[in-house]
Amino acid sequence: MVATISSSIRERQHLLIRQLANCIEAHWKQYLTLSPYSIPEDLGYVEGNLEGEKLIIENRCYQTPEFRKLHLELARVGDRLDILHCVMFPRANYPLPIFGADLVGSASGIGAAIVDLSPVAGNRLLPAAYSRVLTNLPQIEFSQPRNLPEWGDIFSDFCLFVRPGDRNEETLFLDRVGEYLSLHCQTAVNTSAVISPVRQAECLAGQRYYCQQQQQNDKTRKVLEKSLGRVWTDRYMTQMLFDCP
Ligand code: 18B
Repeated sequence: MVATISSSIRERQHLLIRQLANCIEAHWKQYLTLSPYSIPEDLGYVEGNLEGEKLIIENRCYQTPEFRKLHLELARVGDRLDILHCVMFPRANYPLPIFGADLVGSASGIGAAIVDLSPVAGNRLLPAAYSRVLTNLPQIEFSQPRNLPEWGDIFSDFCLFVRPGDRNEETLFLDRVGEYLSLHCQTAVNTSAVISPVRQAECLAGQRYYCQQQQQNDKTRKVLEKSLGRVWTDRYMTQMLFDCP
């Protein structure tokens, strides 16, 4: 039994960030069998203020039979930036895509809202059970779509990357993430573990490539480096955000 999570920065964060954090945890609890995941000792709660602006990070992690790591992170930089980061890493013997989401908000609103189910298979395609459902979701037109960076070749055709234009678009984004999560959690619990070492190696290689590409996100790196310094940021990005066995 996992206790309800209360978070000290959550209550102060942008409404969409709070709602998405609650939505993610609700899906995890509804569909998955959660067990504790031990976070490297000094990385659960992190505070840094090297260049004067205080960075606070709160991490929540779980594992399940299907996922080696479910990671939800809330961060706040001074009074300036609110961030939600979430990744669900499957175990190598489950041929599942990687769910990932990132929200970055400032006083002027959420500037970046991204969600994807990213393939890890050697052919860079999602399993058919995913494509079928995702293709049939009603198309949503967002007023301010955003372009993926160069390292973003890890994302699927169903990756949603927008700047929500108003409250209505924020809600549409939130609901769409809920649809991705329902599909993903339900598919995961109905998926059998693969035993073939070749397929497991393929899944692992896909996860490794995903992490390698995400580690190239200079915007994330810059925010962390300003408050935590270079050495710490390197360790954080490779061991907490995008670690791979
Ligand atoms: N990310 N994000 O998670 N990032 O972690 N994020 C930004 O308006 C942080 C993920 C993604 O255009 C920005 O441009 C920090 C996951 C993409 O070049 C900032 C943390 C995904 C972009 C941060 C964090 C993901 C992006 C700039 C740790 C996807 C666009 C905001 C707490 C599944 C990159 C802006 C580009 C942007 C910061 C994607 C400041 C510090 C899981 C594609």
